[in-house]
Amino acid sequence: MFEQTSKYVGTVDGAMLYITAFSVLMLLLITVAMIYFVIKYRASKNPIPTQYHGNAVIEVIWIVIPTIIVLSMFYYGYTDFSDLRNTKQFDEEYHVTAKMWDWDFKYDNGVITDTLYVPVGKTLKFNITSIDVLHSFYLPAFRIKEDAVPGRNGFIFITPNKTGVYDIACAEYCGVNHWDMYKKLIVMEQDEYSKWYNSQSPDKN
Ligand SMILES: [Cu+2]
Repeated sequence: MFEQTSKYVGTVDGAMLYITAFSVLMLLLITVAMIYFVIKYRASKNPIPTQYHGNAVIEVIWIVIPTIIVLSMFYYGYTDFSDLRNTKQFDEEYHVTAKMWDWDFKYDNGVITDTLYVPVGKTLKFNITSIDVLHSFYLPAFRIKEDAVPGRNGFIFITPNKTGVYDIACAEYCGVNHWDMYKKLIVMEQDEYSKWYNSQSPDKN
């Protein structure tokens, strides 16, 4: 449905659609039931309110069915998240540091940039932290975000399968210039990336 920028985009969108579809279905069922009862028990037809007392069968049904639905939503979201979270192998690693109101991207060779350059088709690990307040490293096209917390290291993995320029945003309100924490993630062909990477040196920055 949307652009498949990485393996997990389809599942995240699927889980979102699944939850939304159930929510819409519930909204319709509840609204229809409500209108039906409003008409059925209106004052002109039912001047003395009808009293109902417990019904074990109905109560069991409305506990068991929603529980199954909610657990299926949890399962759908959890399986791939856990897979993603427990990635052990990765090809490249980057250190992402948030600060009011900017991002620093540090590479293995010590170079720091404010646009993030990465190769396509590789599993990338981003180590995420903050030097001041709470921020959140957000890659909308990859359907992933992770809080940037001072004194703590968070991480995410992505495996981009398409070259291109993608947004990086801060998804945690962090002060007056929060809106200004947009940067770019540039996914390049491997040889192009290597050429760029080898042309950089820490003292140039
Ligand atoms: Cu921020």
